[in-house]
Amino acid sequence: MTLPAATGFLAAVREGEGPLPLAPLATAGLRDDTREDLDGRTVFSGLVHTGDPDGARARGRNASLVLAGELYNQEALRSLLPSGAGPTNDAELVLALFEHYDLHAFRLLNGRFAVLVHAAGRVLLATDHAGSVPVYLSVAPGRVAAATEAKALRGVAAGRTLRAARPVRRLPGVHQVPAGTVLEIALGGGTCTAHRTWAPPLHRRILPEADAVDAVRRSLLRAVRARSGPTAPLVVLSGGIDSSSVAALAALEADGPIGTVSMGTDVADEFPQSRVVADHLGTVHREVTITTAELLRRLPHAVWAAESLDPDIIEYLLPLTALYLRLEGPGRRILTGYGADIPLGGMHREDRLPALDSALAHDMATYDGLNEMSPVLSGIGGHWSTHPYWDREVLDLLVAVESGLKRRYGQDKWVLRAAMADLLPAQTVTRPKLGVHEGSGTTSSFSRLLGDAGIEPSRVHQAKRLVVRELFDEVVVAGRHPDEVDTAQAVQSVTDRLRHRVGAGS
Ligand code: AMP
Ligand code: PCX
Ligand code: MG
Repeated sequence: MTLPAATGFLAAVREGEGPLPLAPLATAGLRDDTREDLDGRTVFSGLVHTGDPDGARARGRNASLVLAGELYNQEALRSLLPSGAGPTNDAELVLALFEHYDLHAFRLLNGRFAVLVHAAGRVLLATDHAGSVPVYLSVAPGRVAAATEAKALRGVAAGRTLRAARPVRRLPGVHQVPAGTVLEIALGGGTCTAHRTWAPPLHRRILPEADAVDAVRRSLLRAVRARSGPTAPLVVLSGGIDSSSVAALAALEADGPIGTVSMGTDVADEFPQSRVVADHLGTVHREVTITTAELLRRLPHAVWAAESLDPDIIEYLLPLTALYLRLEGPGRRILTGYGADIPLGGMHREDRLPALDSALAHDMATYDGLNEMSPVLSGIGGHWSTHPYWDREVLDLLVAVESGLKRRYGQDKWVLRAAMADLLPAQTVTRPKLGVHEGSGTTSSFSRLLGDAGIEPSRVHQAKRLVVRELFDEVVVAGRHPDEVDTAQAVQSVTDRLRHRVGAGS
């Protein structure tokens, strides 16, 4: 399958009969809804699918399951089951493992997924180690509603407050499942317990240079292979070492040429650097220019898709959102270099190792809930994105490698650069690169917009936070379509509020 069977779901389980009012998802695709009555319980599941909804559902003796996303260690997982007629898709595989290991099955999975299991009045809701497919729920005694986007739960009557999950701004009773967690809910009483299934390593591994380089190369190659699908994937390519490495490994694996695409704005681009890599790898390459005006128009779409309140994250995601919306159909499988800088300390461009390790520890303790890896970003354009650097095994390795192998010989991300030296042009391997928001000039355009509206430089970050919050309230809480939300109006209202505060002397 080029794309996962399902890229999103909304589901509800309730005792007896009654309405299960779920609002639509932003994720684009075909919809398949089923409603069943099982032992006096109503079970509803709606999938956003890519042609084979049965590939995302599984039914067992005592349990049923829906899965959005995909697994990357199927072979290892299959080896745990009796041989013979085994599961044929990821949903069946998870259900078979659930029947053997119960909720501990989720500790075994390396994937990009959200899963809901219903087993006789017991509901389990899980996301992968990174929480890379966000999943939300609302619980009341006798009823559980869940969805891969918070906005789908906005019409559900207020559920109870859960301690096991994170509340969502202004959606009473709606919570997000933490990364690397399975929630266990007793339908009758509405009690909810969290079980952690993964945590980032805290220790650091000491490895000889050659072993570290070899381990990184193998691990990343496996992650790219597992994500590539049967047809040549598309890599969003900035020309930096992170995405260029993904492109190089995907090209190595593919039968024909892979696709690459680079975006730039009217202010800045990295087209020449990307072109060097595309030529070297012989990819089918495309350059997409997005004007500053278009980028700013896409701000509500980035918030709508990511459902994130973090202004820095929204800024990183804005150019990618705009790019994904420019890729015409059919749905593509997209590989990114996103997230490499977190475990590799790539934002650190100075030699002090303690600062690198502190930044890394901080980032690994705070990524949960930012939704920066959400598949909805490309899902609103009907595509499926996936991030090899946040493969569970790659991440376990990269986080744990001691920081002297990351910052080495005056270079950042040394271990990755060394691992890729034979597959990329020398200039790509040694090039220090800026983040996506810097390279494409997005930071400056968002900042300039606020500056032009009269915000003082010292207040720009605060203003960005307020603009993002305002947009969140429109497109998530109020459920408005982002095409109908005006960025300029949100900026104006924030500007007025900040002026008022200054005027009031606060
Ligand atoms: P960065 O932090 O710049 O590596 O951005 C994260 C990821 O987004 C990159 O690894 C690329 O996959 C993608 N990306 C960033 N900038 C661009 C760009 N200008 N064009 C296409 N993809 C990009
Ligand atoms: N990135 C980073 C992600 C940085 C922000 N996330 C975090 N600290 N949780 C990357 O790709 O690794 C940029 C632009 O830099 C996106
Ligand atoms: Mg990067």
